Amino acid sequence: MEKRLSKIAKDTNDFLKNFFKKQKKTNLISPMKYGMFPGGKKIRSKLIVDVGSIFNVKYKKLIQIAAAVECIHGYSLIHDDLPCMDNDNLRRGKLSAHKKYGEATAILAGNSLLTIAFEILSNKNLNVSSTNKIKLINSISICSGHTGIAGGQYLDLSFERKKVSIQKIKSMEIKKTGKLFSFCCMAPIIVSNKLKHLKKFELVGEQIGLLFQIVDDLIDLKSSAKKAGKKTNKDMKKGKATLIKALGYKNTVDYRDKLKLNILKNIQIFGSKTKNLKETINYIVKRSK
Ligand code: GRG
Repeated sequence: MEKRLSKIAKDTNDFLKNFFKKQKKTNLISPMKYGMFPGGKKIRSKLIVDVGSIFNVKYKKLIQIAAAVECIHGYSLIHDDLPCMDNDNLRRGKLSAHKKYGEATAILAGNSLLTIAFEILSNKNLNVSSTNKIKLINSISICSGHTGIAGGQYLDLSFERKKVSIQKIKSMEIKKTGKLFSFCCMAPIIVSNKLKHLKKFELVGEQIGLLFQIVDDLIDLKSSAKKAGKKTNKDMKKGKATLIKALGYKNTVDYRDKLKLNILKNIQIFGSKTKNLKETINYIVKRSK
């Protein structure tokens, strides 16, 4: 898994570095690159490659789509760290973008990473039909905006220090984190025209994203900043609405394990083709950062 993940991370970064190189030179390129390199684990990219291999999509195409997703993810992290959001000074083991460049520059670099994702997906070098490019852009927009990441972030902030139902917490976490994972699972289906599987993989993506977020919350509770590369133990201090807060630690771990089994059940009809996807699901549960 580690070997495969680091190859995907390198290939995604190489694509992005090349894409940045071809951009007109502006003052925002440097903070944009700061937010993107060396970058994070690239778990979303791995998911795209894993689902793509079930539907026989070419690796190069998958890496291009992964690069667009990592730009949106990078954007959301830069904005998430801002003082008006989660106010974090540390990200991926270094100063968060606004600490390094100031708030205004961090906001604009984040916005530019969002729009560059659309530039990547609409690029002529992405060997996908125009119809499918529009479908990809439509889907990633829905997953990133008020019905996805941004809407989930709004709920996350508005739930702070409130008693919130388990259902509402799950729905917030699915929007904040699950929707981008959902796009990762749908994109290979869109480009391979296997649309009869779209709904199933939309759901599986949301479930994997929820699983990822639950593990993230458990890491926040149990891990150190050194190990996690970001400040930990902050959900409790900020009064964040998490499943751990609503269910307690032990029940959250049980829920995580049940959710994982449910995801595995949902993909079992694809048989041995899901080997790499299963490996990623196990990695998500076992990860320490
Ligand atoms: C509209 C895209 C957009 C964003 C604006 C700030 C914001 C609204 C949303 C924040 C969403 C957010 C930060 C969700 C948390 C998801 C999460 C657990 C991130 C950590 O992901 P990892 O561990 O990070 O994959 P690395 O560093 O490995 O890439």
